[in-house]
Order: sequence, then C-alpha cells, then structure tokens
Amino acid sequence: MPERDAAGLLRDAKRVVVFTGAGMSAESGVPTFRDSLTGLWARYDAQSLATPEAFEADPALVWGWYEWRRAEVEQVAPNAGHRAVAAIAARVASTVVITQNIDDLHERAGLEEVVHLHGSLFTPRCSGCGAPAEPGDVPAEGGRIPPPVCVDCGADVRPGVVWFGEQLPAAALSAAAEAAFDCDLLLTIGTSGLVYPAAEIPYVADRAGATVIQINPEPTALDSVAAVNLRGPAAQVLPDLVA
Ligand code: BJW
Repeated sequence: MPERDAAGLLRDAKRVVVFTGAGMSAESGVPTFRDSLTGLWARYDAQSLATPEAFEADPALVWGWYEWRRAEVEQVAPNAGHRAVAAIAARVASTVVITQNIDDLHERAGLEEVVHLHGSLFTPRCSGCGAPAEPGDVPAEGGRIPPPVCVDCGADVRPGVVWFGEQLPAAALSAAAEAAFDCDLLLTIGTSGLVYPAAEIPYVADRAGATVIQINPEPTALDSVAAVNLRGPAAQVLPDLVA
C-alpha cells in the first residue's frame, strides 16, 4: 500500500499507538543494536554488558558503559521523525507512544508521556533497595567507573534499564498492552521485532482488529503482521505521513 494510503489511515484513526525501537533514534546519531556494521551488539558483547549477571560480575564496566551512552545521548537532538510522532500525538489526543528506547528523544521532541518498556538512561536506582539515584561521572568510551553507592542502604546504584532476563516494568507493560488492545492504528517504527515481550505489542493490536503500519528501511520479523510496510528511514517517511 503506498504512503498516500497510509497517510489516509492515519488521518482517519481515532486511537493511535506509536511503538518505537532503536531505528527511531538512528538518524539522531544513536546506534541501533543489531545493524550488522554499526549496531551496538556488533561492537560490544551483550552478555557482558546488558545482563544482571554482568553487573554483578563487573559493576564498574557496566556502569561506565551506560554512563558513556547517557553522555552520548545528551549530545544529540531529536530528529524529524521524533517531531512527526509528537505532531501525531498533538493531532490525535488519545495517542499512546510506547518505546523500547532508553533515550529521552521523544520527550525532548515535545511528548509529555512516553511508555518506556526497557527503562531509561536517566533513572538509575539502587540495585539493593530500588531507591531512585542520581547519574554519576561520565567516563570515556569503554571506561570503567565504580557506580555510586546508595545513600539509603549502601548497595551499588545500577542503570535504570531492563536487561536480558529481567522483567519489564509491570505498569509500563500493562499500559502498553492495554493501549495496543484498544487502538485502531498501530505504527511500529525502527524495531527489528526480535525482543520479547515488547515485540508482542503489534500482535496484540493486530489480534484486536487494529491496522498495523511499519516504518523501517529493512524487512523485519514484524513484516507479516503489518498491513502496510513503508520501507524507509523514520526521519524521512514520518514527516511525509503527517504532512
Ligand atoms: C531504522 C532506521 C531508521 C535502522 N529508521 N528504522 C521469546 C522467545 C525468545 C526469547 C525470549 C522470549 N521471551 C523472552 C525472551 C528472552 C529475551 C529476548 O527477547 N531475547 C531475544 C533477543 C531472543 N527477553 C528478555 O530477556 C526480556 N525479559 C523477559 O523476557 O523477562 C521474562 C522474565 C519473567 C520472569 C522473571 C524474570 C524474567 C527483557 C528484554 C530486555 C531488552 N533489553 C535491551 C537492552 C536495554 C538496555 C540497553 O540499551 O542496553 O533492549 S536489548 C535491546 O533490544 C534493547 C532494545 O530496546 C531491544 C530491541 O531492539 P530494537 O529497538 O528492535 O533495535 P534493533 O537494533 O534490533 O533494530 C533496529 C531496527 O531499526 C532494525 O530493524 C533496522 O532496520 C531499523 N532501522 N535505521 C527506521 N533510520
């Protein structure tokens, strides 16, 4: 289905869900995970950095890596795709934006509420008692830095993100599932659709009768659930869709 028809579907939609992944922020300069040349998992070992076991084994390595990524995100700006998503939310009041991203680029593009399924670089917390904590010093890429210690219980502060093998925040997951179940149009943007349970969200919408539109330059695991596949980068396709 051509872009013109996708724009019509969006114009007619009453309850929209926007579901985003790393490709949403790629044109801002934030690397994706699984792109074969530039993805984070092409350069770094996920098991050594993005698991609770990795943090237990080497907290300074893991804390330093996330603090470096936080600093990188602070240097970049939302792109035209983020601004187009904010424009959709301004136009359709019931829009729910669900992201797997741990950056804050949707918020900086003007969205007040974003459902963060995989947490955030900006919400570190105590690994012992769960109390919120402050980000620490920023190391150079690959630099180790011991995490701060919780002022309440003395345990290490950890990044506020969801690692492999960890449960997603229950409130975010149920808000996402409910929004997907209730929507009439779901836009899935810049995700490979490989990581569960987040990747279930477009299927929930499809099973509940919504139309799924995908924006991605490459084929993905979600191609078959999408009624419309718009093959292109988010910062180019989205502005045309909302024009
Ligand atoms: C563009 C573009 C442009 C490029 N414009 N597009 C069922 C089956 C198999 C395994 C499992 C299963 N259920 C659970 C699992 C295990 C696991 C999992 O899914 N593994 C699979 C990888 C096999 N899931 C978990 O462990 C989850 N937890 C869980 O299930 O808990 C259960 C439990 C129950 C009871 C007790 C305890 C536990 C947690 C998953 C957490 C994922 N965390 C990460 C890291 C976050 C922190 C960090 O950033 O370091 O989240 S992994 C990483 O992948 C990150 C992302 O949010 C997530 C998704 O990646 P995303 O966004 O799709 O990025 P890419 O790189 O994959 O794709 C980018 C796309 O963009 C590509 O398609 C490009 O083409 C496209 N693109 N440029 C538009 N300009």
